[in-house]
Amino acid sequence: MNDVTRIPAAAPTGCIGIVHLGLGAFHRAHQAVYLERYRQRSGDGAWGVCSANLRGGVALVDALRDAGCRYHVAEFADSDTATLREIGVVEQALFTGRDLAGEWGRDLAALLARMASPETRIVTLTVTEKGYFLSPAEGTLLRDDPLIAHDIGHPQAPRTAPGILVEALARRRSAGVPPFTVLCCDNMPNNGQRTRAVVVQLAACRDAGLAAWIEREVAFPCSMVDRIVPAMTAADFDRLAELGVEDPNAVVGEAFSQWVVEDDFPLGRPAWEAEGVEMVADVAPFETMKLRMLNGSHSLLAYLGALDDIETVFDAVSRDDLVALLRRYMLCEAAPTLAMPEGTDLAAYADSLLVRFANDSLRHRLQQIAMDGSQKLPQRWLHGALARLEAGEQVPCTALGMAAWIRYTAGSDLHGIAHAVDDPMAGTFRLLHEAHGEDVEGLVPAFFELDAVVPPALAEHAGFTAAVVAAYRCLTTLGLDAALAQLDSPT
Ligand code: NAI
Ligand code: CS2
Repeated sequence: MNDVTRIPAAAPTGCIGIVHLGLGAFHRAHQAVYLERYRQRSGDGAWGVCSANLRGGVALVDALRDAGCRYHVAEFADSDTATLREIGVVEQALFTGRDLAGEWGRDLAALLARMASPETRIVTLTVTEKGYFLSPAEGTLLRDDPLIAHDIGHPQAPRTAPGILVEALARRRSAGVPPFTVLCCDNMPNNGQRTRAVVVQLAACRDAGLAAWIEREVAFPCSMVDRIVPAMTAADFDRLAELGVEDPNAVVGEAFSQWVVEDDFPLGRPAWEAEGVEMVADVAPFETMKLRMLNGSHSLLAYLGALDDIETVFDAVSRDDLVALLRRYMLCEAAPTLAMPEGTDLAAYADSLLVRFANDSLRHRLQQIAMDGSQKLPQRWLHGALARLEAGEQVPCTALGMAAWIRYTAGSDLHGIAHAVDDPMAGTFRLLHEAHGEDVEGLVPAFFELDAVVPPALAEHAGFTAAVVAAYRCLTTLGLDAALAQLDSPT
């Protein structure tokens, strides 16, 4: 590696203005980087972060504490150029989930006290799509989920992100402390509004007055977040060690980073715009563009590639036929559904995504992207596909993607090699595959009846169902190459 820039962390201030829920790789390499840069440039020490894991990740919390909450982010433009940043702005790490002994809530009291404190002005979240406990297609609270049922029964000892937000807001309301702003940074459509909806619905199970207060008083701005930050591999740690960084809490990501945020922070916020954050009145066009073009392409590669033993995004876009598929999907099936501000060049955006996917310094595993398809596909593919079909157009790339996803959820690839299906609905998928086996005409409509995932109007579209059935047959009998070739010359 020829070109490495090293940037040490700013000194901690002990002043925590932001609480974050979901101390994963993305938070460490996106939001924390913006805040670290902001602190270094402005000298404003008010926006330190207390970051908590609510489910899994206790080892990371403890390792970060052992390291004085310092860690490194390596931003790779390509395999020859990197910036190595030390991050110190995350000043406290907490864990409230179930520990290895099966006990819940180790640091819950500390987290709730922190969130109730007037010093906390913003609460941010990256708890993955499933962490909101909502029906992915409609965005309504899953009241019957056991963890949500727990939080309804024990509101003062919450286990979920919505439950923790409700309890913290209830404490602030009782103490006469104005509410913090809730900033969702997960890949969901209208992510602020969806977060508001689940929090208000959960609060209503406890106290109608509290629910009305939250609805009236709490700001839930939407945001679009973008930086490819794959889960760390042993090879990533080795690569960092070669650069002199021995850090078990380090993360690797691409150099590109984008954050578009609705400007609604009644208690104030860092002057993020100085770091390139786009503060706008309406995030929706950017969010929809990113979800359908970038994430939609990722999911296409994930299911098609994983079925044919392709390991990473880089490996997948090394194939011309998969690049052609992405181009066609983005330009013909996703872009026409977008209502962008004047001057947005979606063809240039598609090109830039293909360049990012071809970054040879990232090992972004397709199995990671394939995780939680039930939570991701409505916003990535299905709402856009419905719009195209209603406009009288075809969506062959999406149909092939749906066929691949359904086949992927069977738990093995096209060569019979087993993989884990990591999805909250994995049990339901297994039952559907057991019930229908090789009967594709039964299997595809059965998946389409999952209305938490597939919008009913799309499920009722006979032409789309037939296209998915045909693609499924082609994929499973002839293989990936033939299924891709068939797209160009349908029989
Ligand atoms: P990760 O696997 O490193 O971390 C996942 C985080 O979510 C952990 O903090 C985990 O404790 C938490 N979590 C998982 N299920 C949960 C649940 N049911 N309740 C509460 N917390 C839960 O993943 P990473 O990379 O941090 O991504 C997290 C999310 O960030 C993604 O799902 C996506 O919405 C968003 N994001 C990620 C990007 C990336 O490239 N990694 C880029 C853009 C957005
Ligand atoms: C990916 C995203 O894991 C996934 O499903 O599509 O996390 C993707 O890497 C990011 O959204 C890029 O910003």
